[in-house]
Amino acid sequence: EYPEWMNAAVELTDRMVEKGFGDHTALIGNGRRRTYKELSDWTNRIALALTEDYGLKPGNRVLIRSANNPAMVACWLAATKAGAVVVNTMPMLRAGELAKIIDKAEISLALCDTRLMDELVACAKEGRFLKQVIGFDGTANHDAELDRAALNKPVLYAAVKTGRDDVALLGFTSGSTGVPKATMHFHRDLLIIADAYAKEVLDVTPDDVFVGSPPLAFTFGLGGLAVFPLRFGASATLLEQATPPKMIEIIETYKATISFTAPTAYRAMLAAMDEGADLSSLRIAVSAGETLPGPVFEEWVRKTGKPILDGIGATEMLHIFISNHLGDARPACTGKPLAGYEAIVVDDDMSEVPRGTIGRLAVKGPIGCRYLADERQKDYVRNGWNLTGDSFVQDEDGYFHFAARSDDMIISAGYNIAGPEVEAALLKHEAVLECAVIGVPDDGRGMIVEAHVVLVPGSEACDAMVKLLQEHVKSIIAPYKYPRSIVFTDALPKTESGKIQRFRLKRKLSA
Ligand code: 3SK
Repeated sequence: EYPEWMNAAVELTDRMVEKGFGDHTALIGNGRRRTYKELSDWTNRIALALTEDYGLKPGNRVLIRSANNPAMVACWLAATKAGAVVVNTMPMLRAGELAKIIDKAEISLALCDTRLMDELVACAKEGRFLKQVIGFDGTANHDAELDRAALNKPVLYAAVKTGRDDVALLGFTSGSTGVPKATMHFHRDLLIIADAYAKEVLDVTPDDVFVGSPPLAFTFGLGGLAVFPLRFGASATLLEQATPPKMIEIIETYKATISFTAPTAYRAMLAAMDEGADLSSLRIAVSAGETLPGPVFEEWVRKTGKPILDGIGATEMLHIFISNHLGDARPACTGKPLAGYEAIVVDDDMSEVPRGTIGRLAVKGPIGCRYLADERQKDYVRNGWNLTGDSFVQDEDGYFHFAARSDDMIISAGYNIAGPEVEAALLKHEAVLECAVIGVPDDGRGMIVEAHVVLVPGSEACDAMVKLLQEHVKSIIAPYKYPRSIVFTDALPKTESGKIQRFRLKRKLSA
């Protein structure tokens, strides 16, 4: 139950000061600690600057471009306090990807870490919607336009009285086709994920210190590294480059207690323990983004003596909806639905399949998918159930086990990568005649992107060409999407009508 009128950002800042957490550390990043009182004041000042100096109105769509740092969290909270609908984006996105988001969400104002301005300014020049790009200092030295405007403002701000069902956030997902979809989330949804998952599953207390790698631009990261700690008076450490060695350094320095990352990073952390890394402060490791292999679960429990909780979420559902629980965590198992959620496994006609049978996962709960103006809504929500695109098996005891992605999404080290988007980037290179991209199993990353490429006559299939094409893709789309494997071939398998048969490339691999 949430009040009819509420602003999620107020609940995560000013309310926490009212509750007595003013002097407690809220955020740690760029070598500084910020208390809840400092965060409350900081966000109020930015909100005042946005409304008084830049004309921000409730309901305006605001894009934020930054790596994970306290300034990004402050900008997100400030814009939310001012009643804006926020789209958080990753630094890795290129101008073309940003332009699609800006057009879809009709973004009028963008807040950008000054170190990342170029790609965004290029979009502002060409697009119809984006009118203002305001720089902020991601290093938190307050040395940028927005920081100077904010420093001139008082620390008191009467936040916009938003309704609990007003849209606060647009979470973008690329879908399996690469055409981005925006999922709308309400102010209350931001609190539901904390109360349903962080309280029920993690039992977060003010003594907890969070660390993790997912970008705040993914709802997995926004929940795990901002909403969950701030909702319960805990502390979040924010890392711009969250490599496993950096996370280990933070865990050791700040005695982090809860980590959020994907299995690939847990593997690396396990290897680092053999070299002396001290992870003893962690009380829970949360794993999501890709399924957690049973052996990693077992090695983690054996070496640390602490639980590692696999869970599954979706941008459409905002956060995790099925999870293992403390005292009830099993290897190679995703767990059970959170309180308030239901999950079933269905066939193509939406009939529930018998226990032990693979089918499509269907979920319902307090948060569901609401795409912004997108006809794919009818594919995701059927008969009131959300179909996440994953195939699962429910065992006799009611636990859910991941089987595969139902669609062609490639999940690599926790990143969702749409094959058609990588194909489009490859096809922009003059040496590429045709290509097809698939996901192939990989021990380290779960899956990697593999491109099957037919070169134009006269181009040489060699190692230098592999490097050239990989660099080409990285220059057009976010670098994590590049094909780590490239196979040159004379022809692609096709139907008589000329449709590329990607499943035959996959089948060849498993044969
Ligand atoms: O499992 C995921 O990929 C996910 C997506 C969005 C939010 C949270 C999670 C865990």
